Amino acid sequence: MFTQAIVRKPSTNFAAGITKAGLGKPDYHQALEQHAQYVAALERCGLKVRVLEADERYPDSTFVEDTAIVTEKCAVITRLGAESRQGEELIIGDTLGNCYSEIEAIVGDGLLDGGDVMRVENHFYIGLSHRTNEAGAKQLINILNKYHYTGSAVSFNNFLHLKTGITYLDQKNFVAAGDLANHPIFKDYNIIKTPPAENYSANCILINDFVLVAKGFPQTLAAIQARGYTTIELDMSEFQKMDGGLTCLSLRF
Ligand code: CIR
Repeated sequence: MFTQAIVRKPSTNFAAGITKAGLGKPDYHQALEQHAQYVAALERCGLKVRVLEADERYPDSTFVEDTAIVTEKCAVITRLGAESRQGEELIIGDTLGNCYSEIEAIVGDGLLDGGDVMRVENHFYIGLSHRTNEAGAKQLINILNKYHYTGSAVSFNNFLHLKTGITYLDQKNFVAAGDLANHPIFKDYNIIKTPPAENYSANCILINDFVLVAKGFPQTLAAIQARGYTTIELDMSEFQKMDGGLTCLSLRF
């Protein structure tokens, strides 16, 4: 059961962040509105949401998920793989310091973005991407082991982060896109495969009694509902333009 979330409002220079989406420039005011709807949805799921003010130094800082891994027992501050984002984690570290007594960090040559870390019960799959390296994955696994969790690295292609292409709901149910839907590591699970035109919708989140799903992806929505989940659709168009999805916008614990 999640009880809390941390989010950060988009900055006015949000459009200056990193993107390969090729979907055009996001509209700041629309992004703010979509962000407010996102916060309202988290509250509807029962979370107490801490909304951090925008940080103009970091155009990508609304994507707070990348800055930490949060569990019931500890928080792990990451070392972001994109140079322009390094530093975002320090500020989140201060905020998490008020919530956690056990705070760990990825250090040295380790690089790790939270978007590459997918928790499946007490196991954490860590995607080796352009942002997360083996040293970062290894450090995270060692930290997790200290708290009696397990972790393993997953190689994949074609997505920014592991969770851009696959997310875990519960009861062995995943939503996955492209090659990740057929990845041998996940062969014993139930995979809801997104049709190619709906790949963006593979990034969804189960929060307590609801699954948040990006708006405009009817086949994925229907498949998730068919498994018995209650859904909340959210318009994510402006965040999609910056390669961000639903999980990226919050830390949930
Ligand atoms: C970036 O490229 O870092 C941001 N524009 C998007 C980050 C999305 N975060 C995520 O998938 N966890």
